[in-house]
Amino acid sequence: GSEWFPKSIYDLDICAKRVIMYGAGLDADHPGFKDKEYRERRMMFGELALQYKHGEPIPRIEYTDSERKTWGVIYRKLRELHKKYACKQFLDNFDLLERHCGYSENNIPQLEDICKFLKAKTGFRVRPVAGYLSARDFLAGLAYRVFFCTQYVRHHADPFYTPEPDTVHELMGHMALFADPDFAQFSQEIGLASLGASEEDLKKLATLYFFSIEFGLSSDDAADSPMKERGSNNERFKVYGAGLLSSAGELQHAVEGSATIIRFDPDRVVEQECLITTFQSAYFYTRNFEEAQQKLRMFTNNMKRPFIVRYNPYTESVEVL
Ligand code: H2B
Ligand code: FE
Repeated sequence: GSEWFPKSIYDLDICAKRVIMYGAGLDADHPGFKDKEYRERRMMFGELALQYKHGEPIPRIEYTDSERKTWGVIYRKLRELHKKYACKQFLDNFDLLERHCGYSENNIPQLEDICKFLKAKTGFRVRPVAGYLSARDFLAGLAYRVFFCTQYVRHHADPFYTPEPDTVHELMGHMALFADPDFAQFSQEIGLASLGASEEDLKKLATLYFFSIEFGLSSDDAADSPMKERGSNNERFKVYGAGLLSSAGELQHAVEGSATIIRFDPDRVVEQECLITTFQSAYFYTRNFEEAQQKLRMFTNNMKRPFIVRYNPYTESVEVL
């Protein structure tokens, strides 16, 4: 509990600099590892993100033909699947992103345009980040309604696979729901609970984040009735998790196959292992975001912190009592 955490939205500049891997440090099994041009491009994105300070306009990127091609291939495939499987809030807000933020299969949207849009809808913002952050730094952003957002595109060799977050995952998977007030609130509450949390609690919050914001499902109201018990997953569940909505393969696995889908119960969820390079072995659902939030709140109320954190929306800072 004595560890530093950001007390103001400006302190997120500090979190953003503590990237665990980016550009030069691409892992040997990364599709871009042997591609000199790709590595150099990644360095450029890395530097832009590291120079960025809260409050500045986000630099506009001129994406290459190759990057736009990768985006377009994924966009076409995912939009088809979204229409079948994404939850209503996602679809409605995605329409708005197409209308107001330059989303289309021929154009990679600019973070600055999305940031302005989200700010007006829920107060959420995005800011560029050079790569993967620790769970602690990443979740701290959510406490301030800030989402650390990569701006680079995955390697073109394999459009449907990326071992790390890239801008396709962020823009296709995450952005739409940050325009939803209940989802925004849920996200912020995970973030607020993470500030100054013990290592053990932080790991639990990261797991809850993972099985909701990344891999969460919702059920329509009839899903619990015995009449529907025999229905296949695709009749009973809608998807809201960004990791699913940005991955054609895993999305189909989760809803078209016979994947295990369990009710989202935080005590159970925190026991589940987060898998990075394979599909998850189970997914969790709630009826809606309000239910997710209630359950999260009951769970975090029992976490022990030697102080109280209060968010002040006027100053965008937290008061530690
Ligand atoms: N860092 C970045 N840059 N993007 C993410 O989506 C991300 C992260 N996810 N760090 C975090 C960790 C998440 O897996 C949880 C909170 O550990
Ligand atoms: Fe993500």
